[in-house]
Amino acid sequence: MADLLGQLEALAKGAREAIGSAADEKALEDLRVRFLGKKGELSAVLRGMGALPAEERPRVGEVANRVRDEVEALLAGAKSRLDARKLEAELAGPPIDVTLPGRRVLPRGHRHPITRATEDISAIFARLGYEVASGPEIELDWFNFEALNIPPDHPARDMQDTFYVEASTLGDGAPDGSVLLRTHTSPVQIRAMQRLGVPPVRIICPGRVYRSDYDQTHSPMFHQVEGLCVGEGITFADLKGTLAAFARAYFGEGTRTRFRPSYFPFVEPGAEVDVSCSICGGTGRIPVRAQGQAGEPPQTRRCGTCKETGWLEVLGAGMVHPKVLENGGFDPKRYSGFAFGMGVERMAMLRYGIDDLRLYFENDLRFLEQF
Ligand code: 2NM
Repeated sequence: MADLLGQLEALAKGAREAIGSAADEKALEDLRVRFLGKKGELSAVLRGMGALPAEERPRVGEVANRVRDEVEALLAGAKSRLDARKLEAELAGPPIDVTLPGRRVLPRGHRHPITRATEDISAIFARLGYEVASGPEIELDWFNFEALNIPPDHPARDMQDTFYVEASTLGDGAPDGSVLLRTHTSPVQIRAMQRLGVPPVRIICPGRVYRSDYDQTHSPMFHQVEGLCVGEGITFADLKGTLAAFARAYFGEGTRTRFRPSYFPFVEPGAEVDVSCSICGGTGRIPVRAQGQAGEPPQTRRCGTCKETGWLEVLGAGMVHPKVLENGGFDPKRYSGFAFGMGVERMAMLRYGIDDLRLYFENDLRFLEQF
């Protein structure tokens, strides 16, 4: 037993000296292995305990535990001394200039094509004096349908077409069926009229809208920009001039517009607005590279974008229905206005030549990096 206790004492003494003079972390790790490792000095002493009579083992075990604890404490102490020394050396050295530019040039990101189109459209209307307005995507039935003169039996109100929110889960007393994901941005315009209180109003409302639709040409979430202009003496002529100017600014100076009668519950009269096809210039045909002899008529092919009609349907519009003005808090006898709406996905497709709606939402970099 005396022999083993002597070995432990020698081990502790050797550890104090060696650890005290260790120069770096690597040296400390080597010392830990030498003293405490599986094949280290302490393990060797413990193996010798097997030869001791049973009554002597607890005493040797006790000393061995104390020695192990001491060596561990020595290692930890040495480690924090080394860390502190390293930090002091760093602080004493030259300062790090955090304002220096990075050494690696990272590629710049860019806006999503939908964001770009939304901002381009908004900028055009900003030049015409329109302000951007926004509102909630989770909306009350009243703002989304009722205020817009959409009757209770209108198909848009069906569960098949609109995502309803279980109002009871909102905990604010709203009855089920009265809360939904907005199906257009028109409710923002009702809110804006109520907030502003008095014409003139010139606003555009860009944003996400939701409809329960999913196929090749429909996504359950898409983007709209709607606009509203209300004042004294606003006429359909103002509507035509405004949208014609917008079409020229967005699709190019030579762009023509045409208005066809149509129906939307919130306007009267209502119209669909077509613009001359920006792909074929409104001719319906696209020239193909010359292959024939001089004097032969130029070769053309069918324009698939406008289906050879020369026209693209891009906007809905009309004079705001008197009931809608009233719901916005305006006197329809004194004021009149026009409103319009467009789908941003379609506007971006026509501008950038995108042919599949799903590309917008797949986040495939091979698509996104083209913009
Ligand atoms: C369209 C077509 C026609 C429209 C109407 C209104 C409001 F709120 F003023 F009544 N906002 N947007 C409107 C009118 C939208 O989109 C195809």
